[in-house]
Amino acid sequence: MKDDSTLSASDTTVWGRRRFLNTAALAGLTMGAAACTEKESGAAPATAPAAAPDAAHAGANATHLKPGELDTYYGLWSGGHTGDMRVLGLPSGRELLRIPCFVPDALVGWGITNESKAIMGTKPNGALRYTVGDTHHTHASYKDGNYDGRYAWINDKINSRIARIRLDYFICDKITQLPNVQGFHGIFPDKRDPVDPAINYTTRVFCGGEFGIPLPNSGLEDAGTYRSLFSCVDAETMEVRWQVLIDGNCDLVATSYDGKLAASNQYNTEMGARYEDMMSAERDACIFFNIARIEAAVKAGKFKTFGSSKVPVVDGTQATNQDPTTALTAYVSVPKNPHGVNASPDQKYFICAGKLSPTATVIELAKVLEWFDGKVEKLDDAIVAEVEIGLGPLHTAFDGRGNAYTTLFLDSQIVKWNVDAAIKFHAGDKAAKYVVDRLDVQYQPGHINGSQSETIAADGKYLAVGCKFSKDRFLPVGPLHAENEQIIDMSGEKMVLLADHPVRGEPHDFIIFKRDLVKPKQVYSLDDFPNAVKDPKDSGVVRNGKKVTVKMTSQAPAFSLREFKVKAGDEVTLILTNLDKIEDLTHGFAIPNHDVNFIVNPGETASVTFTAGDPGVYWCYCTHFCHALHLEMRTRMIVEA
Ligand code: RUQ
Ligand code: CUA
Ligand code: CA
Repeated sequence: MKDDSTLSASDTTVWGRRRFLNTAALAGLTMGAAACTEKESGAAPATAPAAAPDAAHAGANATHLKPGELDTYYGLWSGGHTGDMRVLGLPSGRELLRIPCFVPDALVGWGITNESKAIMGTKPNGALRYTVGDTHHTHASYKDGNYDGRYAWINDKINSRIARIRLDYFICDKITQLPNVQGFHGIFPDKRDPVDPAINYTTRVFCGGEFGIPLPNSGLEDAGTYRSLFSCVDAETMEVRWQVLIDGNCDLVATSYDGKLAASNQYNTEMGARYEDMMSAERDACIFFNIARIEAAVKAGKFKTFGSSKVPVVDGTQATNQDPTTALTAYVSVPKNPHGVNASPDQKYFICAGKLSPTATVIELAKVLEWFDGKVEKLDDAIVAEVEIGLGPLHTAFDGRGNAYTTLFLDSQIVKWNVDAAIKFHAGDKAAKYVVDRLDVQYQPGHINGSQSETIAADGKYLAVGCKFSKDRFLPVGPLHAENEQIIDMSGEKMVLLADHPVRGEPHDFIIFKRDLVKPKQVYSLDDFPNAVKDPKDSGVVRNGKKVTVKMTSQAPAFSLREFKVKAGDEVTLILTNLDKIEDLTHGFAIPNHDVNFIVNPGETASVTFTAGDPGVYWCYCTHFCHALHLEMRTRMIVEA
C-alpha cells in the first residue's frame, strides 16, 4: 500500500480515489482479522520493526524496570466488559490494581459487603440490581488544565451508569444511573467553570448517550422518533444536573480548557436503526454544547422532563437552535461516521477522527465561540483542516509539541502528524508536509493516549495503544485471544515500539499521568466508617428477634471473637473492623457455604448480611495472607438448630 513513512501533497491523488470508504472497503472494517491477513501477505510494513530501540530516545528500554524500581506514571484503564477499572504503572505496563465498580469482585468482596452493595444499588429483595457492566472511557478531574488527583470517572455502557473513583483510596464511592439514556458511551469532565473564573477545577462530568430511544421509552417501533440525550452530572453530588435533547447521537466527548464548550462526535445523524442507515449520509457532525447558555436556560426554567425523571431537559435540536446568538448547540459538519474527538493540549482545537473517512478534522474552538457570538457567518469556518491521514482513523493523542498521533484501525498503524502543517495544507499550502511518521502496530488499534496527553502538561514521552487484535503476538490459549497493549516511545522524531503487553479482554480508553499528581492514602481512618468496631471489647453478638448483629475486630493473627453462635435461618449482619494500622496488613473473611468472602484493609470496616444456613460448625477464616499464623487466623460460626 504505502511504501513511504511520510505522506505529502503529492500523495493526495492516491488518497483521492478512496476518499470515503465504500461498502467493499467496509468489509475490512467489520472483519478486522481479514484485513490483517491481507496486510501480512501484502507489501512490506511501512516502517521497519522496532527491534533495536534508538538509545538516543529517552524511553529506550524504559519499560524494563530494574527489580524494586518504581514507575514514573500512573495509568487508569477502563476494563471494558469486565466492568472494572485497571490501574497500571508506566512505562512498565505492570498492572497494580483492579478497582471494582459496576461488577462484583471476589478479591475484595465488591457486591458482597453491604457498603459496596449500597454503592452498586440493590433491588427491594437486597440482591444486586445489576451484575454486569461495560466500561469504555475513563477521565480524571482537572484543576488549572491538569489532573488534580481528586477523582476519576468511568462509564457503563450497558446500564447507562457513571461511577466515580476516589483517587485518594483508589476506590469507587458513587454510582449514578442516567435517566432516559441507553448506550451511555463518551464521558469527559469539564476543566473549569464557564462563568466563574474562581472555579478553575472540574465541577461537572458530561456523558454522551449513543443509542436513540423513544422518550419516554414506550416500545414505539418507528426509529425516526427515537432521541438521544447529552447529560451533565455534578462532580461532587453525582446527581444528574441537566440533559440536552439532540438530533443524531453522541459517541465520544471532549471539553475545552476554558469550560465553555463540550462536544460529541455523531456517527448517526441519520438517526437510523440499521447500520446501513447509519452510514447513508456522506457527512455527519460534531455537536458542540454551549455550557453557560444551557445552564442559564435550565435556571430560567426553559426545560421539560421525561417519564418519572425530574432532571431538566433543554432542547438542543437543530430546528430550535438556528439563531447562533441564542443557540444552545452547534452542529459542525464532519465526514461520514466520525469516531474519537480529542482536545489538543494547546487548548485551541478539537480533532475529530474520520473512521469511515480517511481524514482528521481540526475544529478551531475560538471560531466556534465566535459563531455563538454571531461574529462568524458560517459554522463551517471553524473547520481549519480536514486532511487525509490513513484508513480507519479512530482516536488521537498529543505530545505537547504540536503533533497529533492518530490510530488507524484498518491500516494497523499510528500516524504522527503535525497540526499546524495540516492547517497550512488545508489553507492551500500544498507543500506543507503534515505527516511526520508512521508506525505499524499489532494489530488494529483503537484507543491511544500519551503521557499527560489531554492536559496542558502534555509531556510527549510515552504513548500507549490498545490493539483490538493480538493474533500471533502471544502463545495461543484457545479461541479467546488476549488483546495487545503496546507502549511506544514518542519522545523523538520517529516513534519507537517498546513493548507488547497481553491484556485480558476487553480494555478500551485510558489516561496516563505523572505519579506526583496523586497522593494515595494506604491506611483508612477508623472514623471513616460510622459502624466501626473501634475496640475489641465491643465485639459480641446482639440478637433482635430473627435479626442478629455480630461485631468483630481483626488484629493479626486473630479475630476478636474465637467463636460466635447464631440460629439456623437468622438474618445475620456481621461487622468487621480491621484494627491493624500497618500499611499492607489486609485481612480476609470467608464463611464456607454462605457465599461470604471479603477483605478489610488496614483501618477499614466492612459488613455483610446473610442467612445462617443449616445447623453446623463453619470455620470462618482469613483469606488474605497476613502473618506467619495466617492459617491459624480463624473463628467458628456455630449454627444451632
Ligand atoms: S470507543 S475504539 Cu467505546 Cu472508546 Cu473508540
Ligand atoms: Cu489475617 Cu490472614
Ligand atoms: Ca452516519
